[in-house]
Amino acid sequence: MTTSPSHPDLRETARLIRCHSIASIYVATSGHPGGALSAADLLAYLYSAEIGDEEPRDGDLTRNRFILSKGHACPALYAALAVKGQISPTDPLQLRKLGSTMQGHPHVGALPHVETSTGSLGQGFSAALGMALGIRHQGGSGRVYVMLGDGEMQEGEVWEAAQCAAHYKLDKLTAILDYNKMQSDDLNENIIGLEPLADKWRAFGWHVVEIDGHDFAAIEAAVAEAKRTTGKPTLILAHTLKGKGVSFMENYPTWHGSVTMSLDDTEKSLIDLGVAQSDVPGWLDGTIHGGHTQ
Ligand SMILES: Cc1ncc(C[n+]2csc(CCOP(=O)(O)OP(=O)(O)O)c2C)c(N)n1
Repeated sequence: MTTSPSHPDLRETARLIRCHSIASIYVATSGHPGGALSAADLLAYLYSAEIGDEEPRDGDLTRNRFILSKGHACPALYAALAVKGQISPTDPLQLRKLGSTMQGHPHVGALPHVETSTGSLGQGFSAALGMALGIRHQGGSGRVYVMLGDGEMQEGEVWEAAQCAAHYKLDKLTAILDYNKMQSDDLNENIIGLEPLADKWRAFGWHVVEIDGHDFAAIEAAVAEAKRTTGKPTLILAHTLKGKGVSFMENYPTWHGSVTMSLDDTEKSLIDLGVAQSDVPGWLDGTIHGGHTQ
């Protein structure tokens, strides 16, 4: 993995996203660690380089937007917002609590940093397409980034939106595929195979950039290529590892979700991620070592 010269802190940002994702899933007693961990490096880059740190305002057509279409991975989104200072560092510990802003899938009514509610696979991508169309229609300059999962590619709605985006030449729309090769219970190829995936997107009229989704320099170059591409939307096909960073989760579909993490699993995960309690003040103190919060 290489880091990005323009953003030297990405490795640390991603490490903290992973730590805080695990901590919040432990405290919630349920959640989706596998796909949160695979997405962490991509989110670290987007929230460091592309997404502004101000609270989103609907009428602002100049700001970039991010939509997590694979909404079940929201612990990583909440962690990214917390690490980048957009929400309080302790907010993610409210994950999945009744009435909290940290719903188990991103909820636009609960948290203003969420652009649209997601979780029903396929729908976030269509919403992102609508936003990109709307911004262009009104002469705005903002770009729309949307992250999809590979299991999500099995939704027909994804391909309808992909055709539409290419038809309208939405070159400010960038889709990022967190291609960890697994969905809920198994490998994609044992459920419904997706390959040759890059060729399919090209045939649908998209520009495709294929990268290692854990290599920050490659992520940065792919986003730059998307920005240079005119007349068509771009898919960044990012090869990732489900459960990346936690040895006993890597490439095990069992850790997709909704799992309850034991204290033992949580402590082992945090050791793998190189966490000292002081790395995450207010998150682990009295939480991981003191049991679940109320
Ligand atoms: C329309 C719809 N069908 C089924 C589900 C249940 N579901 C939640 S996550 C998931 C698997 C998603 O796999 P993938 O997109 O690859 O996510 P990742 O591996 O990155 O976590 C499924 C089937 C859902 N959320 N929405």
